[in-house]
Amino acid sequence: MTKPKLTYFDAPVSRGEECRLALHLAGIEFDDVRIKPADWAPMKAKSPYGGMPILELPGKPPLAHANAILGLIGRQHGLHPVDGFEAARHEGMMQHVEDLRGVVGPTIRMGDAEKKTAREAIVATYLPAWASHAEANITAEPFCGGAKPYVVDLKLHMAVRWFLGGKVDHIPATIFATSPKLMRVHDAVRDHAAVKDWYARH
Ligand SMILES: N[C@@H](CCC(=O)N[C@@H](CS)C(=O)NCC(=O)O)C(=O)O
Repeated sequence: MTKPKLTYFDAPVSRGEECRLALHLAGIEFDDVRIKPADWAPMKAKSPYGGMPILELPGKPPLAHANAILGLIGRQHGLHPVDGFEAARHEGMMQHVEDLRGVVGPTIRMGDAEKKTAREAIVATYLPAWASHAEANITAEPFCGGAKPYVVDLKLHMAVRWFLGGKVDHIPATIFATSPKLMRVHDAVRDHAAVKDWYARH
């Protein structure tokens, strides 16, 4: 292996896509390995923690957990704050996105009736509280750290984008419409030149 390799499902979503975006914003040429669900089963047992994305760097063992991957890319390529306290604040927000995935993610595998009940409850209580905590902790604009995007912004972008397309049953596309800071981060990432460049090619 001569260049970094990122392995994830063949979809522009979630933990894998935020890591692809981070690698692209960092200017790193990488092998973008996209696998079919059936090909994941035999790989899972041998993976570091049983999940993707997985980043492989020449001469290093495979690295997993999206926030560890984002933190490494961010620290090495100016996409994560240098100041230790500010970096920890960003890591708190990145964990906040993981908490959201931990609540909404399990509903994907539910049957229709159970999914509707679970998601309606999430829309009524969890998501407004989640958005309110996110808003309270975004203290700069347009990105979380001010003028330039950091890995935390890519992660927030993916979280907002998840619902914005209106394709998550029982969760309105407008769920974050009254959360101006979250929408501002989402839009600023969407409109960033390197992000546009990525989607012009993928
Ligand atoms: N804590 C891990 C979670 C990894 C995870 O659950 N990834 C999902 C895709 S977003 C996955 O690999 N699902 C298939 C599986 O768990 O077998 C992380 O942050 O990367």
